Amino acid sequence: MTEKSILDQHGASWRQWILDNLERNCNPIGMLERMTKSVWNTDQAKAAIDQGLVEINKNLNWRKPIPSIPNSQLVALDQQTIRVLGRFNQPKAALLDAVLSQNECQKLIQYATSKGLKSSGVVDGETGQSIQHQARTSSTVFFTRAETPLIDRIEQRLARLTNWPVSHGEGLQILRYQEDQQYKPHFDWFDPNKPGSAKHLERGGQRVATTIMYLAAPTLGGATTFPKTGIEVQPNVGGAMFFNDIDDLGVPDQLSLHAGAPVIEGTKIIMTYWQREQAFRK
Ligand SMILES: O=C(O)CCC(=O)C(=O)O
Repeated sequence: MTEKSILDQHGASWRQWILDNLERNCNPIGMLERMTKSVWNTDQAKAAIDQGLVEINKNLNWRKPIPSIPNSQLVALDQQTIRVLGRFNQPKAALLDAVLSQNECQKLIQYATSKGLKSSGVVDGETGQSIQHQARTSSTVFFTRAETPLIDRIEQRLARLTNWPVSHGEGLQILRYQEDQQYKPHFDWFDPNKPGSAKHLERGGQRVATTIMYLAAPTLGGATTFPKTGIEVQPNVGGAMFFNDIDDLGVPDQLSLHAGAPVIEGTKIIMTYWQREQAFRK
């Protein structure tokens, strides 16, 4: 039995509707809305529109560009050969090894310690201010862009790795979790419906990707978890978890909900890199 084309998934009249609307230059985003309000699920609808464009020979790039990891298994960038250990679709994510060398991890920890770490904050949705909250009990130190030659080199590496301009990156930050410390499930995107998000969105638009790099691993606990999908990443020194905070239509991804599980034994140190839609202004 031959497999049904995605365009025929919901019958001949839907096939015709998709092709007719694409021929008439209708906006695929509007089409997608109509389709998902009816019988289509989002992934199928996106694939059917793509297939329709192929069938009518139209080259239209209608997806929103977002940072992404190259398709190859090994990515050689300046001094590192980064290995892609796994890829996920929901949320769009990649588990990476050797983003940083062991020596870089050590140097970053030394530099963070010499600057001093302070209790981490979270963004208050109402005011946009950083506040202390029991949801996040780690300590943090922030760096500015290119604060040292090492930080500059790593930012350039991450920008190339994710195919996203270095100007769109927020300053790196290092977080330390001691025993019992954690970051409860949260999103990194700013909720457009909360008043406190406006001042953050003005400074470079939405957060579009997060890279969590592991600089020191605890002996027990401290995984990065994605409670809606069951993904669980054990800290691996030099490795990283990359994921998109929005989908390729520009919509904040509910599946990007993630957490730093409580450390049970030892110390976990990570470095977080957030990338924005546009150039980031401090
Ligand atoms: O600690 C972790 O593994 C997650 C960190 C995190 O969620 C964040 O920095 O946004």
